[in-house]
Amino acid sequence: MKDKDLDGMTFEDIARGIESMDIRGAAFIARAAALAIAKHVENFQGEGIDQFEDWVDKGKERLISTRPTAVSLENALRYVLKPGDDVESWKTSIEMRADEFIKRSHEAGKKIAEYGGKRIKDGDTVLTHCNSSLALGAVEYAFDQGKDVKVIATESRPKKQGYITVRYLAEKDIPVTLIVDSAVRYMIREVDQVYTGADTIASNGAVINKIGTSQIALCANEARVPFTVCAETYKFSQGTAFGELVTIEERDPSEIVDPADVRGVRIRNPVFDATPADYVDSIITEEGVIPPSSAYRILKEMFDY
Ligand code: RUB
Repeated sequence: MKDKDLDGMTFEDIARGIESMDIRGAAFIARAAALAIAKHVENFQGEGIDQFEDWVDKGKERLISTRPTAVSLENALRYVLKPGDDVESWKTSIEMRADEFIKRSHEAGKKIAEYGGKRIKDGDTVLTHCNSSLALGAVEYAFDQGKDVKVIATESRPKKQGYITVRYLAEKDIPVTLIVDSAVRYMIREVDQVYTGADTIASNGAVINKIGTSQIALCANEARVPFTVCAETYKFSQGTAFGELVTIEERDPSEIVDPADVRGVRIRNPVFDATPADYVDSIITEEGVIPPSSAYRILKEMFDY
């Protein structure tokens, strides 16, 4: 699904789409949430600022409940929902700020593609995990600059977002090899750089991304292969600066296996993990390339505390 597919959808269609993962990837989720909340306020039928505030809160809570790990969604809503003085001006502000957020998200993506793409060298093989629009943007930028770039993409069990990645790259004629997640340590000898996305970046520089990312970072560290994360500043989590821990989403076990096939067995399906800052060489943001130790500075500038 793409941004333009959201236009005809209602608020609840978008919320369900995020829940079911038809709408997925932290950047897309954030833009979808911004658009959804603007649609939600259009449907307000009550009276007065108090009722409007309740209506806004209801919409916000519904969206936040859809996927608990990606702070991009929460930060998008924080940006869009800057409080207003009366219903009409607040409504207008929400609609304008939603448009603005979506535009800024696309612009940030373009900058990250450029900064990330410049750091990919001619002849590089880049390993990526899951399906990050930003990591792929960087690869595409390098390829479009005429560089000989190859990609190794993990399958990314259980939802196999790696298939979205390989199909996308193959369509662009970017040479790509698909591997199972457990082949990373074997294949790392053929890899020059690892590029991934992020769902959340904590104030200590830890990167929360698709389950398996931290194992890849360990392999990259052991093989001295640089590990780069592509993420807009709205993926940095303010809450973590004040002691909050990132909630790791656990999804339905049936995504892994039919429970009837393994009776009597507990199945767990955590879908994200945290890669400590020590294993991350650079984070590429729209503000520039930063070390993970600068996460707190980014948060301080963003939230002005
Ligand atoms: C997607 C995932 C992606 C990040 C970044 O997980 O982990 O790497 O969301 O994506 P899921 P982007 O499929 O569970 O949403 O760079 O597109 O924001």
